[in-house]
Amino acid sequence: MSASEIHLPAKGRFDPTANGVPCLTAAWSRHWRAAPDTPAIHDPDQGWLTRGDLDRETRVRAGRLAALGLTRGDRILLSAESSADLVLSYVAALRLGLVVLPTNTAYGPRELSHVIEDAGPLAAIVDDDAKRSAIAEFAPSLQLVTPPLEIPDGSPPALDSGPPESPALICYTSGTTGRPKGAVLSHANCLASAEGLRVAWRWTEADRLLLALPLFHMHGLGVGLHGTLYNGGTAVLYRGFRPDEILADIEARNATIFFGVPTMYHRLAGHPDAGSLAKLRLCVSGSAALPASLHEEIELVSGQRVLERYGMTETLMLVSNPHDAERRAGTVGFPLPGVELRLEGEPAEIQVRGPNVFEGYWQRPEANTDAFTDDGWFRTGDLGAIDEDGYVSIVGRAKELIISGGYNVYPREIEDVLRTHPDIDDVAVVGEADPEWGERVVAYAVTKGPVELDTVRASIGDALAPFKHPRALHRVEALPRNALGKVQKHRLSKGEVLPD
Ligand code: MCA
Ligand code: AMP
Repeated sequence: MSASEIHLPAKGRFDPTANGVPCLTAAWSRHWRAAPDTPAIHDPDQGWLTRGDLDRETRVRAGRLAALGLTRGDRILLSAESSADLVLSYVAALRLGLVVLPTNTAYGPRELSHVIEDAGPLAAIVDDDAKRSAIAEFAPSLQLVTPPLEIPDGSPPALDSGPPESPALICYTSGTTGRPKGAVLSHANCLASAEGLRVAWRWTEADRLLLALPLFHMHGLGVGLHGTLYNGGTAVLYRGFRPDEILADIEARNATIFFGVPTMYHRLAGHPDAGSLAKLRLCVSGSAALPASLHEEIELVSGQRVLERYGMTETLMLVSNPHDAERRAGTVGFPLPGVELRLEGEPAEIQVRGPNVFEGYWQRPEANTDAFTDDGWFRTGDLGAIDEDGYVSIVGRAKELIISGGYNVYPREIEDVLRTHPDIDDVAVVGEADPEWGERVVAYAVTKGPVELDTVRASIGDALAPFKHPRALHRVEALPRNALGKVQKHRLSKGEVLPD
């Protein structure tokens, strides 16, 4: 099959850092100074922070971080639920030029210790007392602080100074093989994505986002929070997602936008007040496929036509349905401004490049060689198709990945942990379709005798975050393998399972 390429817009014409903005916080702080009394971020307990609060308080906190001995380029780990304090400390770290490592709050010591050993942070902001104690045991030299940063003040050096290519974030993403890798996102990558979304979604300072996504993945952080700060808009933060609260707040808080994963839309669509979605200017879905049936259901109950988009941690946002033209169910739309996309090979893999695409994984040259083609395109590992009108669809995955409720789960990591169970001789983990979660984690195991799901889950303990635990466990006589010994996972769900 020949490669098809879309160039939108023409190469080299899109450079959000060309107008002299050296880094994210320089772009954000322009709004703070323009209108310091304007609300910016709403915290469920503390109420509104203004733009002026953001400016002042992040300067003070940058001084405190500097007083800890942290300087430009040092890494700092984050593990915390959404709050104004988390936002302030995150922004302060970026203002100082620190590189932030956001981590899922569900991660246990095994998952966190890998990130800490790999990226070598000097400090960690952690909101959970038990987690701080656990980290102190395996990383005694790490400086542990809480999100309010209640530590002595210091004087910050120059803030917001860039350069654009300096790293802002290292986001750990697992992979089909081996240890999770840190995707290094520069300030320029994040600025490019924010600018592309500003244009594509007509995002302005009049917009108010209901932000119930966690702030440790790029959907909530890199799209939701960065976009709000970049455009000078407002965001209402939530600790966790409750459909009741979101639907009531659409009117109560004069919201204009909502971003969610398909599991959230599934729950919203089933709520008696789902019609309130109609009052929003824009509802965006991403992180996993939005089934066409759910897309239609939401329109039926609310009149709202959800805009589906596609992105990745390594690239931020790539492709989006149009704001002002047909939002086609089952597709992810067109490449965003600045993004070039091509389909390559058979089956056709989506490959991309653009100012939003990361430079590579943290200290993993061999992974970088695999991640990019010889001519510099990033291999997404997603299989795609483009219809006659140019709409891109995700039709499958070349990578072994389960997406459950918008969280990525890598079967290999779960299999490695399950194999340590004394009664499990062999195991394969697959994703099976689920109406609420999109996919759910299911294990097929060759065991020494009857084995209960609950005891297996209990034995996993905190070796895996709970969302990675299998939801079902089937015993099989043997795993189906091909001539090379590779497990044929597509045959498992249809195969013979032993009675419980
Ligand atoms: C929670 N649980 C899950 C998940 N979430 N199980 C499987 N998959 C999940 N996604 C489990 C918990 O471990 C717990 O299990 C039980 O459900 C209840 O936990 P709770 O926290 O109350 O769950 P919830 O509130 O129902 O959470 C569902 C959720 C959440 C709101 C959909 O999963 C969520 O916020 N997902 C969004 C993730 C996200 O932001 N992804 C973006 C990454 P037990 O009872 O056994 O303890 S992708 C990305 O960033 C790229 C760039 C992109 O394109 O967007
Ligand atoms: P992550 O590594 O967490 O950033 O997840 C990125 C992956 O999520 C992509 O490679 C896709 O497989 C998947 N993804 C994101 N958005 C969509 C979407 N709208 N439809 C299908 N898959 C998606």
